[in-house]
Parts: sequence; structure tokens; C-alpha cells
Amino acid sequence: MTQKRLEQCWRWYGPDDPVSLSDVKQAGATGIVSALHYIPHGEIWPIADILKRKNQIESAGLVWSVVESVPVHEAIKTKSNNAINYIENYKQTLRNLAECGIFTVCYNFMPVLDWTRTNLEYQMQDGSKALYFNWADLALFDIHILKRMDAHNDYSDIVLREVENKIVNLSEADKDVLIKNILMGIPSEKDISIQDLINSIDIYKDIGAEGLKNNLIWFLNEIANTCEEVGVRMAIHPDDPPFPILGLPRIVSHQENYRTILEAVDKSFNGFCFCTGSLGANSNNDLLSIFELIKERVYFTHLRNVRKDDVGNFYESDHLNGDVDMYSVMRVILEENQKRDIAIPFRPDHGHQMLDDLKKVTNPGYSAIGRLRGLAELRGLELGILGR
Ligand code: DNO
Repeated sequence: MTQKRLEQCWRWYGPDDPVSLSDVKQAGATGIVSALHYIPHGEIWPIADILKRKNQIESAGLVWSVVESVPVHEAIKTKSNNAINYIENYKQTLRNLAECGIFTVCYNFMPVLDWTRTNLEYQMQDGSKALYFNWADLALFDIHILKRMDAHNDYSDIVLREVENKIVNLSEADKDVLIKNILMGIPSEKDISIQDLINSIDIYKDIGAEGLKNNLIWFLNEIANTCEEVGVRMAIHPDDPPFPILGLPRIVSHQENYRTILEAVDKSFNGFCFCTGSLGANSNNDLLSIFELIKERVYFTHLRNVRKDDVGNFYESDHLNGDVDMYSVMRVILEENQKRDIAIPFRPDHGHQMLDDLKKVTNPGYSAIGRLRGLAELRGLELGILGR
């Protein structure tokens, strides 16, 4: 195999991130993945703000490689009356980013909630802490806290029995933590409230998966000309977890979804963020086969691993030690990378809270040392495969 390396990236939430840009430098990453999280969803990102962030990154000797994310406003996902205004704003943000030299934009089309976990401090045997998703905890929240109508129909008997056991011992404090965990989003973006969630569940009940898919296709068609004019490549992130949850539809969870998105808008700007941890949480997903299908349009990758149990609960495992065969994934990504003019960016997605970080307040999944371990292992794997 020839020798072209991937671009090593690191997600940085901005100046308030407890992990500094000089920490990132020491971790050995060269590219930064960042977003202007303080700008409310749907508003235009002004050029001055983009340039300010870009300069901060460049002064540290790094490059702003990928925007993750320019959030898609709920009005667009639900195609409500004012959606077209938000599309115009979105296009302007893309133009502004391109004007500042940033051309890769990650986004997702998950209703209301971004990634969802039920426990943000799952104790690992080695003393570190991981993010965890447990169906019974989600069902408990759904049935007993949200009180969604007919929610119990969405869960297996095993899960429902576990809910009954859990509810007996659930303290008010446990309940609060569960609510906080499930509603937790991106740091410094607006928090979702229980009431927002209930309202949205109602709205999406009428839209359904078919409607949401059509809205995505509509969105992509609306922004297509702008993306092509200014050279922006969009990278949609898969649903995390890749299942319908809380009665909300999902449309980027498995291979057939990918085929639909590819075929519906068959233009090179319409690309993907290949996230191994998200897709790997569904044992029916064959990651290599999904990658084969979309490889020419993969503009960004999140390398993360998960370990699932028989019920489908999963925790985020060490990057090289989980159900995702990271060696094979890395191989195919590197093969594709050899054909590219621009190296494919990857970031070690999440990491355990470990060592000194256990004493610190960190952003769940985004503490420094766990990701540093992940990056170092992935870099070693990459070099091993490249034969250097
Ligand atoms: C979680 C991330 C997601 C991702 C967005 C992309 O850690 O992978 O929050 O950034 O879904 O839009």
C-alpha cells in the first residue's frame, strides 16, 4: 500500500473547552473540528465570528479542518412554515464558511436530540468511565417520566421486566440524573427541556420516517446549488444510537438509508461522516459493506468503538477493543484515502474519562486523556497498516 496518511483531527468546543489548543498540539493532532456553538440554531454565522475562531486555531499552529456541526434547525427537519427562511440562513452560513476557507461541514438530521446515552459515567473495570446506553433506562424514562402514550409497545418483555425492577428502587436523585443524561446535548448549546421533547414527539408522530426522509432530501436539494457554487462538502452524521428512540423517527441508521440518501441527491457535495461507534451499535450493520457503498462520499470519519450485550445495551469501549473491527475499518479507509487529493480527516471520537481527568469536570466523551489514548492507538494502527 502507498503511504498517504489520514488527517488527524480533534474536536474542540472553543475557548471554553477545558481541553486547550496547546493540549491538542501535544496530542499530535493537526486538524481541528469545531463549531460556533454559542450561535443559536438557525442563525447565520457571521464572517467575523468564523474568522475569529479560525485565527484562534491557526495561532496555535492548527488548522480548522471540519465544522461539526452547522445544526439544521428543527423548522427545516419538520418542514414547518418558516423553514425556507432557515434554509436561506443555512446557505448564507455555508457561503461565509467557504469564504473563510472552510469547506467540510458535518451535520445530522436526528429529530430534537443529538446523541443519546442513559449513563455518562459508566464504571469500567479498569477504573475509567465511559458513556453507556441502556434500553431499560431509556424505557423507564419513556414510560414513567415522559409518559408517552403506548410507549411500552416499543420495548421487549425483557426490557419491560427490567424497568419494573428498576422503578422500585429509583430515587429522586437517580431520576434527575437520568433525565439530565438523556436530555444532555452539545456543551453551550441550548438545552432541551422535557416539554420541548414532548412537543417534538407529537410533531414527529405525524411526520414519520417517510416524512423526515423527504424533508432531508428537500433540504439537500435546496442547498445543492450553494454547496456546488462555493465548494462546500456536506457530511451527514448517522443517528446515534441507530434506532428509533422515544417514538422519534430515524433515517440515517443502516445501509438502506444510505442508499436512499445517495440515490436521492446524487451529487458530490452530498456526503457522509462515517461514524463507526454510532453505526456499530446496531449488530445488523455491516460497517465494511456500508463503507463500500458510500466510500467516495466519505468526507469525515469518527473512529470509536462499542461493546454490546444480548439486549442491545452498549458502552463505549476502548478504540481498538470492541465489537467494531477497527483494523478492517482502518484498512478500507486508508485504501480510499490513497485515491484522494485531500486526506480524509478522522477524529478519535470520544474517549474514557481516565487518570487525572477523573478529578476534573470534563465534557462527557470529550476529556483529553481518553481521546489522547484513542488517537495514539489509531495512529499506531494506521502506521502499522501503511507498513511504516
Ligand atoms: C457526539 C457527536 C455528535 C455529532 C453530531 C453531528 O459526540 O458525534 O454530537 O457531532 O451529531 O451533527
